[in-house]
Amino acid sequence: MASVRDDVLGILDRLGVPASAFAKGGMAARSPITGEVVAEVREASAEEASAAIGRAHAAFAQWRKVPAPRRGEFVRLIGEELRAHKADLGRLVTLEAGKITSEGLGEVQEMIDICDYAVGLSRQLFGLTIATERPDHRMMETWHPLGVCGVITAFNFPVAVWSWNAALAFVCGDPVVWKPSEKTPLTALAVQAIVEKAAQRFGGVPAGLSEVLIGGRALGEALVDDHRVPVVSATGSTAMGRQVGPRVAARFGRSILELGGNNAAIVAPSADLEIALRAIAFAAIGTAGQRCTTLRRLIVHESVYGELVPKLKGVYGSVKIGDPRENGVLVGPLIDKAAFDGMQRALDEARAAGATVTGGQRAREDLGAEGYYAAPALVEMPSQTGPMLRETFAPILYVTKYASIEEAIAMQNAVGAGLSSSIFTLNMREAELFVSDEGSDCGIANVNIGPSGAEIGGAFGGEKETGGGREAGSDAWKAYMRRATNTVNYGSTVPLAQGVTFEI
Ligand code: UN1
Repeated sequence: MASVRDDVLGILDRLGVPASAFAKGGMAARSPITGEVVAEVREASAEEASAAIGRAHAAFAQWRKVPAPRRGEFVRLIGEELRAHKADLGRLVTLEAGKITSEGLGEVQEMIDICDYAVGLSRQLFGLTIATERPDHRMMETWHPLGVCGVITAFNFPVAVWSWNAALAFVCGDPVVWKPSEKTPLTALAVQAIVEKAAQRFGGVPAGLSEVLIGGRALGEALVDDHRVPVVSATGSTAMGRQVGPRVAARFGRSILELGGNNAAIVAPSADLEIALRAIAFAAIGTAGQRCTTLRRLIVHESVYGELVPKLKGVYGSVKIGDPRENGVLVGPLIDKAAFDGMQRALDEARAAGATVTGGQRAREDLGAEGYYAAPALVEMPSQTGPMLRETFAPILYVTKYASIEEAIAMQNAVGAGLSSSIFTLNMREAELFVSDEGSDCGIANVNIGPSGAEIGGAFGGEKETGGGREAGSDAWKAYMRRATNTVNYGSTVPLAQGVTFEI
């Protein structure tokens, strides 16, 4: 297999990332596969960030005049370029974020899917007409481009999350300024090169329509605080969102927050344990536990605990851990040492709370001293306490028992986050209760599938400490536009609403 560095450099070259993006002594881009530095990337200064926002702001005046279906054509071309470069970009996701090959490619497929969706949407940005009480009047709502959309993304979906926002923003008439994670600058540069190819083919894309700010936290803050950015979509920790939300609100900007998850699955007495086992394995172990939708809490009925948990232990003991480029590997590296240390702290706390821990130890040190691989951990908890109540971004699955469905739903809802959830049951009453008003309080509630791996047609996001934002499908596009209510009088009198008279 090619060395990690050669693999990365070959892809950057093929995708046409310009040499000007790199600088000796710049920000270190690492691969978690070995932990080595693979490139040094030029960081944007505060002035450059402001200039980029200014270019995007200027682009808005042009782009909003382009008819929406024509804007959709630009997104269609982005989708075509993504199809053409799927193998390289997917591989780069694997190299920079550590995802296994199939998940790296899946992430690019998710980008293609949202582009397809947005192309159709570009002919569907419709409002309502509403009955008016006044004669010879018409009332309607219309949707208009909003302005520059700031997008702040995390390392774990280094490219797809940009695309959920950008594909919608572009068709809605909004330029995008993207601040990717410091941990994944290369995939962002690669996406920007791909967008550039689509822009060339489209012709006439205003300069500044798609900007990328490579660098640290200050650049994200620039987006958060700049009044030229009316909407900021931020994905990351709840701690980050606690800062972003109020700061954007302080200037009456709009934010779309996609924050932490502490997602649970309930396994009921009637569950098909074979499908539950497969779904749980993917949701808890997949992406090395580094999805915001990762399954972190398993709430198992006491009657099936004794059958399910030993089977799960078998899976935990046998999954292949290693270089995510390798066939058959299901668990790649954690993003860095801090992630590994955080995992160990959570496991220590769980032990102190009386848990039995299977797995969780460091693995594959042969792949490089700076590569942090961990065996996925199955943690049997005496009750739902301690670290089980918070999100640790690592492959830890806490397992506990329940007796009644009401108790299980209460446990599912008893954490700060409200992103995703699921139940495994063949009992229709339980399934319907779980998705009812009295059921899961999450933005995503599934039956007989795990909490992760959502497709883009639905609205993606969650409640409570997850931040309340919705991205991708359904009517998520409305967050990227402004709504106007228009009342038009085509008569020759001026009747007032509410029966008010005002004779002059
Ligand atoms: C994330 O982890 O930030 O539902 C997003 C899923 C993916 C998206 C996850 N479609 O797991």
